[in-house]
Amino acid sequence: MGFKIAVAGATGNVGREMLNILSERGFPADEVVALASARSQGTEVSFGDKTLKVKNLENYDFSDTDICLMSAGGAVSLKYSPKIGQQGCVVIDNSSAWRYDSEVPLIVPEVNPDAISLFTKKNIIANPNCSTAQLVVALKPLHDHAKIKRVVVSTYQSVSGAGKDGMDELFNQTRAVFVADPIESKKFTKRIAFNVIPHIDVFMEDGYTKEEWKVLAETKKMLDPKIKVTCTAVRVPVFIGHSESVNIEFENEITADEARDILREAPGCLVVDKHENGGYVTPYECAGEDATYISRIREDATVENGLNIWVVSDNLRKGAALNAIQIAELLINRGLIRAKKQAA
Ligand code: A2P
Ligand code: 11C
Repeated sequence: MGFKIAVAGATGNVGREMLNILSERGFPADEVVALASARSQGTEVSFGDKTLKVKNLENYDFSDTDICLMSAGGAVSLKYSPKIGQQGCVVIDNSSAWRYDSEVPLIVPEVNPDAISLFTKKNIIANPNCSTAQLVVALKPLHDHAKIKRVVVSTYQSVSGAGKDGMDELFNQTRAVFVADPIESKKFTKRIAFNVIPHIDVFMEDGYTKEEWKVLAETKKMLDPKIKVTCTAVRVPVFIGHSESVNIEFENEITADEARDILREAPGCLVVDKHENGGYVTPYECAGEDATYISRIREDATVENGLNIWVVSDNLRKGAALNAIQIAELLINRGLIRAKKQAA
């Protein structure tokens, strides 16, 4: 007998990708249920070659559901996840609502799979922010080899990170530029078409944005609290795929050649690093792919034991839907959860 899985937020960017990935990977599910707000009740979403009728999250009974993949925003998760967990359904939540809760594990399976056992406290597991997920996949094998002291990261984040409204805004503004219509900005604070915006999420008291804070808080929680991290997060006019320029300072010696060899063997990583025109990965090429791509691996001669790398991944996949499903697979493969129907 397989599992019963609910996807909450199934009409959104990440929810739709969750349904695609569940189907692509042949996830051991007997039944998959699509949930969203009352607005979407009765509409249809694709699941492989089938369509699913969307149900209303508000009145859905989770008592015979095993796992809820939740991607409906922080407020919805805060309201529903504890109740779902209490019904014996494990929530894997993509929002930031639970990530910093000491009773909720924050998991990237390639990085800290053993931390998952904490999930029994609340029956909630958190999925990291998309920019952190790809970053820690690349940092973990390097940290294991040469111990990272400090990381300076600048992000180039696609509009799909801001949901389907963000993608619509880039499309509509780009069209408006060509037909000389007025440019409307609702989702982003400034025009995003043919522009870049150094502002993602809300401002905090120290002048950093919440997105920048998340990268450091989540890296520390998953990888090592001793690592110093500083970040500048920037929105760019790309539909899918976040890119990151990462400067890393290590405790111990590591050469660019060693880093390349280590990353070539590391789970989830794919190195494309030829010193020639086009010998690196851009977000356009990583959309729809599962790997975290690493290019431009160079030694930084301005510090002792420093490297620069370029990291690109599909933010809707490794940054969100794929990582959530890998967490579900980890629960199943470690025997931490049994299908309710089988258990009955
Ligand atoms: P809906 O389409 O019914 O509004 P995105 O991040 O791409 O904008 O998607 C957000 C997802 O979260 C959508 O599937 C959206 O459903 C869902 N959602 C938003 N608010 C609620 C809510 N109150 N209850 C359930 N689902 C919600
Ligand atoms: C963005 N990284 O690109 C954000 C989206 O904390 O899960 C994901 C926000 C989060 O806008």
